[in-house]
Amino acid sequence: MAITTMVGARIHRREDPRLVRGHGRYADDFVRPHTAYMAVVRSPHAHARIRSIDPGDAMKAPGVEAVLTAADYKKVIAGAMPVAPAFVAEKKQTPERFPIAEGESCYQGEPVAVVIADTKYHAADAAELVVVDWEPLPAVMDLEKALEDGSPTAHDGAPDNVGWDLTYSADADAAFAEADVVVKQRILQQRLAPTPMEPRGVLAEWHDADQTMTMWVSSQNPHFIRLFIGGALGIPENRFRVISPDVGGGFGSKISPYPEDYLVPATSKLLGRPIKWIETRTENLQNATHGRGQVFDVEIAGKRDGQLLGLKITQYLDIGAYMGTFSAFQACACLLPGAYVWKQVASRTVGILTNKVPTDPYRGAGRPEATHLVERMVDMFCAEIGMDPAAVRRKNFITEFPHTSPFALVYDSGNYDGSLSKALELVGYEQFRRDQEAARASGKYLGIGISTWIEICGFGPSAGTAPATGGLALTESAHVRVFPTGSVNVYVGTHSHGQGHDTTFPQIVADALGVPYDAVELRHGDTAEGPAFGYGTYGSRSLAVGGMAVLKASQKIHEKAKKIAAHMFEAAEEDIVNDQGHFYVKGSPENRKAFGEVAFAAYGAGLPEGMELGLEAVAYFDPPNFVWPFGAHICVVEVDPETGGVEMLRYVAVDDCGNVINPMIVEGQIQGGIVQGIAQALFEEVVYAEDGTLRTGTLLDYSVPTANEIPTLTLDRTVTPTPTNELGVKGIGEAGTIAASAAVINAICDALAPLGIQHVDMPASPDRLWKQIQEAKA
Ligand code: MCN
Repeated sequence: MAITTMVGARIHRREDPRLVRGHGRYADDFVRPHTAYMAVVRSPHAHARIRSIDPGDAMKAPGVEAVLTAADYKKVIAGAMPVAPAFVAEKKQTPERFPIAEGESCYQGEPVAVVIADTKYHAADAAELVVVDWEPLPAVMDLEKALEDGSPTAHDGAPDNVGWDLTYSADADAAFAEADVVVKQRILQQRLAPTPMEPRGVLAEWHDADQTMTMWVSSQNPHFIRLFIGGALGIPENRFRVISPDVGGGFGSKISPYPEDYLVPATSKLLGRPIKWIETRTENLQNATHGRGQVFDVEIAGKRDGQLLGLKITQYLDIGAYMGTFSAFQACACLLPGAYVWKQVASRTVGILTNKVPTDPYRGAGRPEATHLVERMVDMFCAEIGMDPAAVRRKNFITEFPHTSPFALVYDSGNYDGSLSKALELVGYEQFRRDQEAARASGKYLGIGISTWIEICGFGPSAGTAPATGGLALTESAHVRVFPTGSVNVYVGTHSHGQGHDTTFPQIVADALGVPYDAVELRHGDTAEGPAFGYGTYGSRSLAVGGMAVLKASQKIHEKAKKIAAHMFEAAEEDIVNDQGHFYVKGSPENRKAFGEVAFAAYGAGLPEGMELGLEAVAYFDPPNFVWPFGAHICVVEVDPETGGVEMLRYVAVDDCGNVINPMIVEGQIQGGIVQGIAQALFEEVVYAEDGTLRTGTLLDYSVPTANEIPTLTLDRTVTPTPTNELGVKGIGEAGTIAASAAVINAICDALAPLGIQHVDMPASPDRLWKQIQEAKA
C-alpha cells in the first residue's frame, strides 16, 4: 500500500476558485443553436377541474411557436411518473401522475399547458394569454380534516385521502405498563422549501436524424433522469445522454424527476429543435418538492430514576397532491430509537394526500424528524422527572456495538458518551447551569439544549434498498483511468453539487495509487462518460459507497502498476515501494521510475507475459451495511419575554463520521447542515392560505436566514471508524440538519421552563413565542 499522505489532509476545495469567480457552468449557461424557450402555464387553484384550454391570443403573440397540452404530450410520453414503493407498498392508492395535468389539477402550480417561443420573455408573456376554463373544487389543505369522514378528497373521486397507513410495530404496552411516568406531546414539523441557490433548469436537444437525445439538467443524479425519462420517451440509454453540469445545490430537491424534466425533452422531440426551460425563484418555491410537512403524536414512557422504556409514535405525513418518487422515504421509523436503549418502540406512519405540491426528501428526509421528536421527548421526560437531560441521555445510551435496533437495523459502531462528554466540556455545561440559576433569579431566560443525534446513511446495501426502491439497488460505481503519461481521471456515478467531491475523491485516489493529488481529476455528471450506471448523491452516501468504489478501482490499478514496475525493475512485487508518483525497489529510493513511466509501459511493449494492455479499472461497491454517524450538539439561547425574540449565544457540535478524508470539507458540510437545522427551528415555513394559495412564494416571505442570524459555531469531533467499509468512513452531508433543530428548540424550552412552557413548535418565531409566553403568564 502506498504511504498515506492525502487522506485526512485539511486542503481547500479545488472547485471553489472556479465557482466563486463565476466560471461555473450551470444548466442555463449551455446554449444550442435554434433553441426555443418553454414557459409553463400553471394552475392558479389548489384543486380544480379543467373544462377546456384555449390558446387564446397566445399563438398570435410575438415569437410563439406552439401551445401544447396533455393531449400533445400523450403522443410522446408513455406511462406515469415513477414512485418508489419504499416501505409502503401495502397501501398505495395514490393517483398516478402524468407530467402535465389533464381534466383536473391538484395543486397550485401544477403544469396544465406550455408555451414555446423564440425567447424566454416571449414565452412568459404568451403564457399569460392562454385561457383555461377552470371549475374550482374543494381543496384539502389540513391533515386532520383530510382524515375526517366526509372530507373532500384531494383528487376527484378518490375513496379517501390516505396514501399509506403502515404500522411497523404496534406494541409498546409492556414498556408502558412498567412506566412510572408517561409524557404525551403533539410535535409539528412544518413544510420547508429546500431553496437551492440555483433553481431547476433543463435544456434538451433531440436529433431526429440519429435518434439521439442530449439533455442538460440541474439534477443530483443524471443516471436516474436517463433511466426514467428515457424510459418514458422510448429512448434507449445508449442514445440518451444526460449531463448534470455544475449544480447550485439541491438538498434533496433535485433527486426525483419533475414534470418539466419530461416536458422539455418531449417538446424537443415534438418540435425538432432544442428547448430550454429555466425555473424562476417563485416557480421554485411553488413547484419544487417541499420537505417535512408532518405532525407527530408521541408518547414516551420511563422510570423516575431516568430509565427510558418505551416510545409510541404516529406520524401524519403530508404527501401533497401526488406521491413523489421518493416521498415514502420520509417515513422515519428506522431512526426513532435514536441513540438509546428502549424496551419497546411502537410506530405507525400515515401518508395523507392534500392539494399542495408534493413533499419529497429534503436534507435528512425522515431523520431530522425522528431526531427532533426523540430528542424533544427525552427532554420533556427529563423535565417531568426533574433529572438533568445530559444525565438521562448518558444513562440510556447504547454502549455496545454492533447494536440491533427494535427495527432490526444494525448500528455499526458508536461512542455516544464520548461525543456528548466533549460537547458538554466545550460548552461549559456545569458552569452554564450555575449561570442559568443566577440569570433566572434576575429575570433572564437563558436555556441550554442538547441533541445527541444519530443517523442511518450511506445508502445503501442492495439487500436493504432494492425492495424499497422497486429494484434500484443502491450500489455505486467508479471508473479510474490512467493516461499513458500518468495523469488520472476518475469517473463516478455520484454527483457533487456542493459537497466537495472534486477534492475529496482525488485525495483517496492519490493515496491509493501513490500519485500526486494534482495528477488526479474527478469527472461526474455526464452519463456519456464513466460507468454504465450510477445512483447519484443523496442520503450522505457518496463517500461511504461511491468513495469505496473509487478506492476499489484505484486498488485494481495499483496492483497492476506494481506488477508492471516489478517487471521493469526485475524485482519481486512485494519489494516495490510506491510513493508520491514514483516506484522504487525497497532500499533503493534513488533509483526510481515515475508513475508516468509505468503508465506508459502499460500502453506499450514490454508488459509481463500474459498481461492485458492498459491501465484503467471499473469497480462497483455494494456495502454490507448502512453507516451510522452520530454526535452531540448543544445550543445556548436567551429568550426575550417581551418580544419573543431568540438570541443564540453559543452552538457547539461534536460529530463523529468515522475516519475523515478532509476535515475542512467535513466542517463545511456540518456548518451548512446546522444552518439549515437552525433555519427550520427559528425561521423557515412554507405557508399556504386556506384556499390553497401559496403565501411564501418569494424570498421576502420565505425567510431563509443569512449569516447575520447565525452564531459562530464551535465544531469538534471524535473518531469512531465504521467496520462497514475499508476507509472506515461514515457520511456527514446531512448530520448538521439532523441534529440542529432539536438542540435549538430544547434550549428554548429550557429557557422558558420557569414559565411552565413545556414544548414549543417550529419555527419558534417571535410571534409564536410571544403568544405562548403571554398565555403562560396569563
Ligand atoms: N467526507 C469526508 N469524510 C467523511 C465523510 C465525508 O471527508 N468521513 C466528505 C466527502 O468526501 C464529501 C463530503 O464530505 O466530499 C460529503 O460526503 P457524504 O457525507 O458522503 O455526503 P454526500 O457527498 O453524499 O452528500 C449528500 C448530502 C446530502 S444528502 C444533502 S441533502 C446535501 C449535502 O450532502 N446537499 C447539499 N450537502 C450539501 N452541500 C451543498 N453545498 N449543497 C447541497 O445541495
